[in-house]
Amino acid sequence: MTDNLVKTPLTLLGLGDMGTALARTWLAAGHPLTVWNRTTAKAEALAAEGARVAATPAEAVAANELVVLCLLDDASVGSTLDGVDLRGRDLVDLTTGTPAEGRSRAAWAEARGARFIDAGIMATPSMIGVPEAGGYVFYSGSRPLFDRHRATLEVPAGSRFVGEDPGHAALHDVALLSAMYGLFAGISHAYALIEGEDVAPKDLAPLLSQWLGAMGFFVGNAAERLTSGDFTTEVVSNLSMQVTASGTLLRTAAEQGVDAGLITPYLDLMRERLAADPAHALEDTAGAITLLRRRAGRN
Ligand code: FVH
Repeated sequence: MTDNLVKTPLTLLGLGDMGTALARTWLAAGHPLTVWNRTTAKAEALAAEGARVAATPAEAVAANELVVLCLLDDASVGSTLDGVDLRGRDLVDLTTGTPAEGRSRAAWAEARGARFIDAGIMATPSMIGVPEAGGYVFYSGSRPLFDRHRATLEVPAGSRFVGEDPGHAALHDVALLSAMYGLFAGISHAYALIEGEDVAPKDLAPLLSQWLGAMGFFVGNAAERLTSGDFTTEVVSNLSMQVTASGTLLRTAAEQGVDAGLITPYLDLMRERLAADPAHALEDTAGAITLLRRRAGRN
């Protein structure tokens, strides 16, 4: 028996940067792979590596029980699968979407006779197939379905199953991605401040990395405070001091001729929390998190 005969065959729809990286790992691991992409030229290299190229989404879906989607967004998933017979198929949607899209796509698939799990990839294409890079994928929805395909799904990257609610993979994915963009915003502002000065970005880089690593304590600290509701015990950098310090940050941005728009939303949030009640002066900044849902009219 050859290796191919014992590896689960699967279909992959979507051969962008991520889809192509995924395809290569399954092919390298010996999984028979059928691929489809809207722009067919992107499938040519993979055909040379052993992939079977389907002419239509319907042909690709018909080829295998396990069908993986890695398209741009949930709308492209809907338009690609529109009118395709999904009965008896196991759909795994790696496309980035919202929690509500994950839930409605699960109901949509199940109404068409398919089983469905949603997913969110926490890796860049270069981390796919490289276990030591630390990338992984969040999955949520049917646990038995996930367990059935787990070995195949873990070929490109590790997995974290985050519950039976099909919206929870997207919830975890988007929470982490949102934090990442906040981090990118701060880093961008820091580099803009030194532009035109006799400070090279490459000299600031290690200092910035080390500082952000040290400030990573905020992740666990905020989680504990949000769980307990206690924002005042063992505070080391109180809100009142931080609001005053934020004025220095804004004046420095003005002096350096840098637009402060990337950092003002968080500084404004701290000010709002302080203005709401003088008792908040001695709080940790984590207390300001509670304003975000309130601002959106949620509680
Ligand atoms: N690349 C990354 O770093 C991130 C890492 C985390 C996860 N994301 C998500 O992965 C999904 C795919 O991302 P990608 O990097 O492969 O994206 P592109 O290279 O832009 O390829 C997009 C594919 O989607 C196809 N597509 C777009 N619109 C449609 C449509 N209306 N109908 C059918 N297919 C469509 C596109 O086809 P083509 O342009 O080649 O014809 C590509 O196959 C994504 O959700 C990321 O958020 C990646």
